[in-house]
Amino acid sequence: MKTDRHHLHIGVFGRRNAGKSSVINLLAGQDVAIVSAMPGTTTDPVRKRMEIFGLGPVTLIDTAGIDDEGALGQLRTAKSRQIIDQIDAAIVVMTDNRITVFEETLMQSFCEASIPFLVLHNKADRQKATSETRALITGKYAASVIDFTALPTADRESAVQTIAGALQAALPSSVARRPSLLDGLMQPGDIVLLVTPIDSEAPEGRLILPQVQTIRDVLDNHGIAVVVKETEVATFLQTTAKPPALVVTDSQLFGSIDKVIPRTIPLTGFSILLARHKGDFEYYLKGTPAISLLRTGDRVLIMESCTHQNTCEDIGRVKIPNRLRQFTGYPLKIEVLSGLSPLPADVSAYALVIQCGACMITARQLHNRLHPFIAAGVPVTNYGMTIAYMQGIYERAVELGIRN
Ligand SMILES: Nc1nc2c(ncn2[C@@H]2O[C@H](COP(=O)(O)OP(=O)(O)O)[C@@H](O)[C@H]2O)c(=O)[nH]1
Ligand code: SF4
Ligand SMILES: [Mg+2]
Repeated sequence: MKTDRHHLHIGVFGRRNAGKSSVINLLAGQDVAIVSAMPGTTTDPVRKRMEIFGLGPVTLIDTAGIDDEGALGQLRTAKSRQIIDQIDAAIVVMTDNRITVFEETLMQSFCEASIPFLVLHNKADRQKATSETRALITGKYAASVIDFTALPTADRESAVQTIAGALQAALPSSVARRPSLLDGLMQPGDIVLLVTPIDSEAPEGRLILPQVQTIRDVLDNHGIAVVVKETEVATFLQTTAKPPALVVTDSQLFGSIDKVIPRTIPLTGFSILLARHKGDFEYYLKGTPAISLLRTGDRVLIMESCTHQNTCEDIGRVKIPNRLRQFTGYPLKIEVLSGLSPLPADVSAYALVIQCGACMITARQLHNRLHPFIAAGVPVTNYGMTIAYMQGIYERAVELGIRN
């Protein structure tokens, strides 16, 4: 699961025996995927998280199982779709200048899903990529082709450098994200006040990820992070000589925090920062007011991106549905979709989609889940913006994001 802002998920694709596992092993510097001279040895996708200089932490996914022509029919099926939905970039491993309908279908799928990829022409110790191979791949799919040797004796450092460089060149246009959660929202030396409830729903002994990420971002931006529970907000404001430049609150406290923070101080929520960061804020801005258009029998889909967070479960399954019914005054049909399970067949049947904070998934995963709804004209929003809207402080909570 993606947990930090630059953590990329990279799928390694290619036919059996092309050297997918060998490439991953070489990059990882240790045996994480099974390598065998027998075609089809690896059966389950193996994920390996590693640090690649220049790219930061990445997870490489060995996609054995969709790796031969027999599986070609499956390329557009749920399994490969699931992997494609999870990745930010792909590496296609091929050999012997062999570009069949298998490789072409793969590359076509990546182009359709706007996934940047590069082609490793592996086993270059035996045969290098011909100019025809290069011309076809660069001409038709705008991807680069690199002669590669994934034998254990190959130089790991230069292999890593080659791949990191090529991925970096391929990535920026499609994985463009704001570099920080607080990008454009604070200056060095600013105090940022973070309001985090510690109630029965808070995880034992720790803070939740968006809170931790925001603290880290304040520090990265040379600011002063002040973290308080809602009960200490007033005390802090009374005692500080310098007012905070920004207040970030848990969305559930929007209503009460709005009342104690002077209008001159910008106020927003952790989930709104996340939405800005992951690039779907614009869609949420357009989609949120659709809450007021909901009527009897309208179907609302709540999407929570992971299945193990009790805190979020309560918000998505109890609080938001209850408040939505109260706010609209209409009986609504509210459904919950948990984890990364397949989307409903008819996405256009919904009047609104409410996505969770998506803190545990990548921007790409989030985009891939929301895109079918957006394409079908279904308004989308997220938990925090929905709560702000229903509490009547939506304008204030999103203002900062619109300005910057
Ligand atoms: N000569 C040569 N053999 C390689 C290279 N990369 C992998 N192999 C061999 O090709 C076979 C299949 O590799 P493997 O990584 O299991 O392929 P996968 O099925 O795509 O995961 C193994 O015997 C590897 O040792 C390479 O660059 N050169
Ligand atoms: S349900 Fe969503 S917001 Fe909650 S922890 Fe999981 S990914 Fe994050
Ligand atoms: Mg393998």
